[in-house]
Amino acid sequence: MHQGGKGGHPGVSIGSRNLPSWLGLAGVAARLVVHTPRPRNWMNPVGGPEVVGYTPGVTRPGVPPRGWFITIEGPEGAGKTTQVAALSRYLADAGLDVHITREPGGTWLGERLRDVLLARTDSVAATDPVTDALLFNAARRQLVTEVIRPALESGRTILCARFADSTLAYQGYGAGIALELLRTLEHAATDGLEPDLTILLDLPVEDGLARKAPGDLTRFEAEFDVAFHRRVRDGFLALAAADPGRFAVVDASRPVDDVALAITAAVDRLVHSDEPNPAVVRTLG
Ligand code: ATM
Repeated sequence: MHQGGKGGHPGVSIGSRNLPSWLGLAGVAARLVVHTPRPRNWMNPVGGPEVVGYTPGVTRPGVPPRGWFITIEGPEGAGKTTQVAALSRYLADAGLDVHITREPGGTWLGERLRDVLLARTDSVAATDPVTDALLFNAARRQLVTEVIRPALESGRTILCARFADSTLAYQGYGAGIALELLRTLEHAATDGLEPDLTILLDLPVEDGLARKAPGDLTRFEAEFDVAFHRRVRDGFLALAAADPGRFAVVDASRPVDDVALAITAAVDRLVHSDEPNPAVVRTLG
């Protein structure tokens, strides 16, 4: 997971070393352990070289393994729910322990805030976009502290439908709030936690809105115009262009199975990269 910017995985990145060099060191350590004569004791009564059931370690002692943090972004109607479910099955088949969650939501408080945030206001005053940003980040803070961090630290992989990029796209590019303010709020909510990979499901605004049943429209589809949603789409694409190492942009107007294949290809690139993450070891081993 990225933490406070780009770089290696904090759980297993030791100095500037990558996984292969640590495996090399682990091999040296293994030989030292096996061939060093040990004093006689009750565990090794004859002395001499001791054969220990040694499994080369790839993590620094005391540092727990961490799971992958993958987010799926995109407009309403892009198929996030379907694709999150398909990707979860794919990762589970690869042996990963996957937890699915969403924003806003994923906790008791977050789901209550979701109800409030998505409810149509109809006759009452429109919600101020900074108020929106504060509430989305309040839900985010609770999700990060209650669910995401503990899960990652216990080695689980998190699949999250929407995360902080949605606030930049909707409240920033869409509603015009300064990105600098939004990034400050984001940092307060996440303490610098960033996804390892963000899948952006991209499709024309009209196509996404047309996929929604009229009775199923949230405040964001019902009360924001097409121009707003075009700015949101352009915003997502700008965020992706600025951070190509984290984002994979997938054409969500293609058939569902093709979209799923494109997503698994992006995830394969992540888990087969040489970034020193224990999930690599689990997936390849
Ligand atoms: P979903 O229905 O995709 O979960 O999204 C809920 C809405 O919340 C979505 N609306 N549309 N269209 C986008 C909006 N949203 C924000 O405006 N800012 C945020 O930070 C998040 C997480 C969601």
